[in-house]
Amino acid sequence: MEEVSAMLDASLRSDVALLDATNRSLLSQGGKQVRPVLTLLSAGACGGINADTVRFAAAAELIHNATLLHDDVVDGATVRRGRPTLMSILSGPASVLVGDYWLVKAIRCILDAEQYSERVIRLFAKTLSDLSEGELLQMQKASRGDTTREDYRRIIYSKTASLFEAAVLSGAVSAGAPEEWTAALAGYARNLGLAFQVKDDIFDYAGGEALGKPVGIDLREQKITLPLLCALEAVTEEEASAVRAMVCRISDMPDVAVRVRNFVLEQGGVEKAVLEMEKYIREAIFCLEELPSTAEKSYLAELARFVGERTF
Ligand code: GRG
Repeated sequence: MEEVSAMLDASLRSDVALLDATNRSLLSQGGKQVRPVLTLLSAGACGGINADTVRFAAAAELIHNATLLHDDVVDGATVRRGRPTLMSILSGPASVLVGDYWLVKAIRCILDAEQYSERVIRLFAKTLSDLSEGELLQMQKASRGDTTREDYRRIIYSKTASLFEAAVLSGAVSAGAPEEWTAALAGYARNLGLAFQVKDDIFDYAGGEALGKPVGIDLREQKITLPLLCALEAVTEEEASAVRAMVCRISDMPDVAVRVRNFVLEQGGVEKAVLEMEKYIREAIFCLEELPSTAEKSYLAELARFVGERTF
């Protein structure tokens, strides 16, 4: 991870003072760095980390941060990681441009690899297309209030699990892993990513301010996530349609958001979503059985358990 940090630091140097200062500030308030950890552990579980693994791990973190910079503009978010967002300090266009810069630096890290750069570019290209499609599907669904379970599964795969998958697969590819291992790791990453996003969606109903972002944002943006879907399934079709109609009116009626949130809590939507998240975690750990026993394999399993328990 020290090598990954050094690579991020070097990749994001610029002689444009505003860009350089912005990059330094963003790097100093980095997040949990789950994606590069996944890339390194995956390579370690498949025989060993090399210089290309570090490049792919850095690329995963750069892409993740680029999407956050874009997402803050899409959502008009003013706070992230407990700090004001770049879009609120500078502007939306500045946040988009800095995001573009990080994205291009990620591509550069991959192209610099000694082996497999084309294969890994294809992995991340698929993820970037999933990310954009997922965001637009989410927007389309938010305006109509008709999100189904199938839509929700696609949205959370696209916005979170796809990048987890690319991060893990790029690590396995860098270590020259055989097909059975890469398939097992892809299954692990997909389930882990789905669990990670469900947990994020649970936080929106049951999280504290310690998360570094306000709670209740999803509902205000008319996003129907798993706790609400579970609550809707617990009532009659008429009641569910009435609640969906309320969600469509939420953006200009804050008291409606409070009523929908209470509905979710009363119907046990959070507890049911927790059970589904735990299923994804168990499935992720099960996928690891294909891999030989290594310390990294145990860390991957531990990371999956952490996703279920995390409070940030
Ligand atoms: C950049 C081409 C391109 C498209 C962007 C806006 C967009 C399309 C995608 C947004 C996807 C998005 C923001 C998904 C949320 C993923 C998520 C769970 C973020 C939080 O991840 P953590 O908890 O964050 O790992 P930290 O702060 O720890 O890094």
